[in-house]
Amino acid sequence: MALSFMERNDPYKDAKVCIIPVPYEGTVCFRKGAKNGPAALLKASYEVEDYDIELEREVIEEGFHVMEPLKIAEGERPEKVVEMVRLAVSKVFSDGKIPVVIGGEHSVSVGAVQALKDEDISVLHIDAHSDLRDEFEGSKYSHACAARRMRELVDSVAQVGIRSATRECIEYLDSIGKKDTMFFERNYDIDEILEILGDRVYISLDMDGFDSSLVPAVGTPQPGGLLWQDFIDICRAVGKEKEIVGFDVVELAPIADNPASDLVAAKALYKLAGYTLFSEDL
Ligand SMILES: [Mn+2]
Repeated sequence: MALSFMERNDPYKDAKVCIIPVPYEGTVCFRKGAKNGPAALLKASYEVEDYDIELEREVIEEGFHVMEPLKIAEGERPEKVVEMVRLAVSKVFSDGKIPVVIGGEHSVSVGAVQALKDEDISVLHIDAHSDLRDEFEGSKYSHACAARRMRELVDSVAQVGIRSATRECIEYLDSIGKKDTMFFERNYDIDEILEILGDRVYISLDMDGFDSSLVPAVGTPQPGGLLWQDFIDICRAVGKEKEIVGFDVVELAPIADNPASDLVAAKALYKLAGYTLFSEDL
């Protein structure tokens, strides 16, 4: 894996953004490949231009450091990986940098939220799947349980793009009285999202939240999802109105010779970094 983002890797001490690659897939149940997501995203980032037309600046000049990928043993249990992510994100955040986790399967996001849970954060969760199962195939830390674990750690979660859920998941949401925090398919309302989220926000972007025509390279694609402009509209609004404290881009499972999805992931990371660092310009 080439350790650079947009062909550079600034020294840790000079970077405002720290990318933490987590090449993990342990509980993936359909199409495999998420462990290759970080390498594909970093490679595709070479094609992202430094100049952000919307922000009228080179966001990359703020300093982006790419850490060594977490060293994960073959067949490692998700609990262990979640703990590794928690430690890495805690360190980066306490050093005053924006932690950016790139996966890897979605279970890794739970470690980031564990690390930041005392920072009074809400979570914006973009995904095709509700991920609200209490347990899946014997694990509470399966990718299918990611949002359930996140909900247990923070006060409010807004889930956007959801178009695959079980009866159990919906009943769970009803039981905690937070049904209004789930938006199906593209039926979101930005004002409502902003109302649900508190002042400080962690964004968890599962790449399958995008429509499968835009991002086919995921483990479990679903039609009916967000298009690029939806993502931009939602995240720009959150960046403008809230303080983004960190984010992740997970579940990219690259398809050989089809880099389009990888580029969407790389550009999504760059846009989110811009919205995080230049909130006042939005
Ligand atoms: Mn998903």
